[in-house]
Amino acid sequence: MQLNPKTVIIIVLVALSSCMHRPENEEGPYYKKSVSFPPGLSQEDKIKMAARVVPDSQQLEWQKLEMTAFIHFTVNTFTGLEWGTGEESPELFNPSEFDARQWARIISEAGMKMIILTCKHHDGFCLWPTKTTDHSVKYSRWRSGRGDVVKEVKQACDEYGLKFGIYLSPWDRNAESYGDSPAYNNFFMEQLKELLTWYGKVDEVWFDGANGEGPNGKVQVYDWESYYRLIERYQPGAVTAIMGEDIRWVGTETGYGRETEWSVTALAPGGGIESRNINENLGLQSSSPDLGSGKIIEMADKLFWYPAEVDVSIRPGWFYHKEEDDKVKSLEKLFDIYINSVGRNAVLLLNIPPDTRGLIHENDAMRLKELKTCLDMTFEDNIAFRAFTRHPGARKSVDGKDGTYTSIDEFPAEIEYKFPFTREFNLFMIKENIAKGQRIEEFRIEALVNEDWVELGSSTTVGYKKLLTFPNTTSDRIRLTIKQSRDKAMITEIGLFLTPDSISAD
Ligand code: FUL
Repeated sequence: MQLNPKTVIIIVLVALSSCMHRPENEEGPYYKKSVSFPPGLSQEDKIKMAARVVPDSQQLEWQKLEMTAFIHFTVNTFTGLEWGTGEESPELFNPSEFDARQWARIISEAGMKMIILTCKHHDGFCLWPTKTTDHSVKYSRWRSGRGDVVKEVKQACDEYGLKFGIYLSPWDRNAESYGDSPAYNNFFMEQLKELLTWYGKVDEVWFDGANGEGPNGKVQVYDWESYYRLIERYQPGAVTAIMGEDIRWVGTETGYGRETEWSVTALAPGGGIESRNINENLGLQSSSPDLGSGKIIEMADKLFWYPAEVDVSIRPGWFYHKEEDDKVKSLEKLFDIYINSVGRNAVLLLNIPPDTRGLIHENDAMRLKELKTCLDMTFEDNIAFRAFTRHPGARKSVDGKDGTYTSIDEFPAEIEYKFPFTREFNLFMIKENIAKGQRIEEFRIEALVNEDWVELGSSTTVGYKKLLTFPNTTSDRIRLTIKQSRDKAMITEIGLFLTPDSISAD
């Protein structure tokens, strides 16, 4: 085929514009998911580029889920172990009243947007009738071996409008081939393919990094790249987490994210060799206290949009244990976890382990209901909504719409907001337009009390959402100062709230 010069120019322009993604009405360039620094770049230019690394559409949608649910359920539920040995008989798995619809109903009523199910934990027992091993529900007494937990959970998720994620443990204590790297990789890929192709849409794939083999244990070299390509092929809309390429483990299982939580990190995603080399050279791992400050960026050659997920269990254990029925986390604790995960630029992945009946226990269900009521009561009344402000464009930060934003390009910048009435509040929210990057480095919030500006709180990064709590304060005027930002700051929304009496926010 002969191409005329005009066609060639158009093709080149289209190709160039797909390399550099330019959101409307903003000067580019933006760097989707990652950026490599040209050699010799100044620190100032590196920071400017860091400010323009943006999430891809799946990562952006994922961030908006805010609260998601983990379900740990397997033979451990019946043995009382946290890490099964792999030698359990499949016969042990026999929930007496299994009801995935009850899980989905409770979870969706709690305001969570996704269920991630442990389809296979470290013990190797598969919750679906896999063709790859006899170590599965097919050889259990449950429903005479004709049941499929994965299928029923996916159907329940669809019914209740929840997204659906799969946890598949790479570490497998049952598989004979584990440690024979090529053979186990084939086996694992087969399992993954079944999960990706048998049940419809999968929204998140969670690869656990845990491995308890120890120095004298089996050594398995995982073929991460092939796993990722398989997911791209069969579920291109899914995000991959932890040992995946899109979502980062926050680094603890306490439920608390970092105060300074950059979604743009020098920590390289995934388990591949290139990422391992980068991270080793920089001395970084998921649990490092700092993954994206200027100091870290100075050492880095490449940055990634790699946002944090905070996983924590509603009980002490990840699996159900009867003796923990009265150890379900308190409402105060769960609220605090919410503030310090969702309110620290992360997605909360809260584990709710079903019991031996195959039901979410009444105590957990009650606590989730209380949490939902408490969050609704807190956030239904934004005192700052439609507040008066003289700052040009700042009304967009109080218009109740996430699609609009206030741009600020000189720092420090002060914005005052005045409310028609004097009100009491103890919680401040600020959100950044992360579709165009994460930029704010430092801010402060004050209220005018008895003619004096009183500091309510101050913090570093914002990102998708930052929440700050402080003692109850009564005022009709607040002042937000954006002290420093990597580039133009784009504030989508601010909010001011009062937590219910049942919660002491401080
Ligand atoms: C860890 C695992 O070892 C735990 O059992 C649990 O699944 C947790 C979410 O991840 O790495």
